[in-house]
Amino acid sequence: MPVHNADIAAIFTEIADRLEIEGGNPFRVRAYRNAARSIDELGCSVQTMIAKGEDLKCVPGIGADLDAKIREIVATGTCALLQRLRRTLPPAIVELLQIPGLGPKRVRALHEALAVETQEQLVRAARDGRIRKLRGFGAATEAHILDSIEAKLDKSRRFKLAMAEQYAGPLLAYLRATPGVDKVYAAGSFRRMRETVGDLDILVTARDGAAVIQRFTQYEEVNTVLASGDTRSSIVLRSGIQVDLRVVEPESAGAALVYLTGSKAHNIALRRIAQTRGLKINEYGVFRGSDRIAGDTEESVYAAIGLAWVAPELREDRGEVEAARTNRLPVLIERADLCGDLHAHTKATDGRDSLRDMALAARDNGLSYLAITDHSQRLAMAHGLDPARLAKQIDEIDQLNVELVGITLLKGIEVDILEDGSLDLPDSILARLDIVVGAIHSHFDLPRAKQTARVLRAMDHPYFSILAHPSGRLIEEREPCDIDMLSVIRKARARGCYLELNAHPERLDLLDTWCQMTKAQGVLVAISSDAHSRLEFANLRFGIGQARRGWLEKGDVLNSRTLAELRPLLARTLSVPESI
Ligand code: DGT
Ligand code: CA
Ligand code: CA
Repeated sequence: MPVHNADIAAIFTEIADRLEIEGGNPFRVRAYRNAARSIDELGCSVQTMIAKGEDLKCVPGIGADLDAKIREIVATGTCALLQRLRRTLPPAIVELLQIPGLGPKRVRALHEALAVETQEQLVRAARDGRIRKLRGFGAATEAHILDSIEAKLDKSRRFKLAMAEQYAGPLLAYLRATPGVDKVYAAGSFRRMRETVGDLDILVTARDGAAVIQRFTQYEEVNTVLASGDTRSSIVLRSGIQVDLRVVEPESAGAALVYLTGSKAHNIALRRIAQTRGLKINEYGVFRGSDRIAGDTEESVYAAIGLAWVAPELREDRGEVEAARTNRLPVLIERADLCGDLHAHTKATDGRDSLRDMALAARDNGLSYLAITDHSQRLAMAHGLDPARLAKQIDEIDQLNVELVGITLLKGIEVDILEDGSLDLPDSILARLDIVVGAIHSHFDLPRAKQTARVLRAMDHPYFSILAHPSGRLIEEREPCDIDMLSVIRKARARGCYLELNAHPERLDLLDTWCQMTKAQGVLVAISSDAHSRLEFANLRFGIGQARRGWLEKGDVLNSRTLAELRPLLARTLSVPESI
């Protein structure tokens, strides 16, 4: 059975916690804590060292007693001392230590005076006002404990990227305006462009950490300060978003940014590579022994362990480390690579702006073509187009195209895929369009076989161009429908049609792993805004983030093509005789 250094460190930490709650000898407590840290940071496996017959007493903080305990843990997976300590105090009590503001002494006091052993009991005691009566606690402490627990319980809540961005932007600007601050970076899942973020992680480089932390905790949107020290702090904003701040010296910017950007799995993979080269990597730099050999920039950190710099969106330990080692990283799509947008609405249906205003806004956003794809008749709520109204829109677009400069409108529709897989408009009108975007808006819960057959049948339709928001999911609100996506992708390849990556921040649909699958099958992805107003072209950047998480390059993206290049790719639609 493998015993990892982290397992040993966790056991020693729990021993230290329990000894301290019991009021044990502070030196003994310290010894276990120090040992936990040095083992955690050791850089090579203790289990392997023992197997090779090496002496553990060369590890800082490990004497004869702890050496014996480590061997016991490696041999048995646990340690008699811990078992004994676990019998004297209940298991859940250690979890109380994770509540900011509660150290072992306070946990011990709460246990002795109020018999508090679990978080639930703690919440009850706080709500009953029993904690404020204890010596060393007051009403403020009681309120703080309650806030902290609520923040912690709330932490499972995740925030959509676009929403997190709204809170992050002003906070980053506020920190940048702090005297003495060198650089301010957003890190964590936010920088990796995850579709949701659990909390925000911010890195600041500065000489005087305490001054930065003070300014951070004084930010006007702060609701609770969970923790604050000289180099790190955590707050909860009024919005409920937790923000973790870390301050390092400017020399460590690159190393700290790599560490804080994560993902954790990516960091672990990097550390493993460093270990094989006899190097140690942490948030301060890359070290050979006590020599710091890199860390001022991210590039230097990756280079020190033989890797090319990895774009944050790829840092999920899904093959990017190997690709960085062999110089096979993708050249990821960028927003500037998009020439057009293939999914947008006007006020003819549920959009807010006119054809002309949408066209001009698309041009202002650097696009040279825009497909107008209003809803079809079945979506009555959205005032979907019947053949007559669509015919009228087609004429309007033809007229506008004569007059507009620098932007071309394509004639399209977002046609409903009905439950049986047929399309919601007759071929006679679809035949007049440049592009037919098909989408599911009902019956999301069909069983897998039926749902798949429905979509495949729709894609078999000769006019079908792009499958819009293929899974139908709404982030945190509606799960993806159950569909065999590989079959869908293969059908797209066979029929010469495409999959959409819907850039709306509540959809981001294709999922990142499906982007990879689509690319692997040689099917192009359309990154589309699904704009319902002229302001929503800005959402394309979220689609780009998702596409990058899915390893897509410029060549994998349908609307990175110029209009001249695009037309033949849509030709299957165009070449079908109008008599159908
Ligand atoms: P989130 O907040 O759940 O959306 O995801 P992240 O990735 O932002 O995770 P978070 O906020 O817990 O931590 C921020 C970064 O800090 C994470 O991406 C990598 C680094 N980190 C956190 N915990 C560990 C750890 O135990 N080991 C290592 N190597 N890195 C960690
Ligand atoms: Ca985070
Ligand atoms: Ca965090």
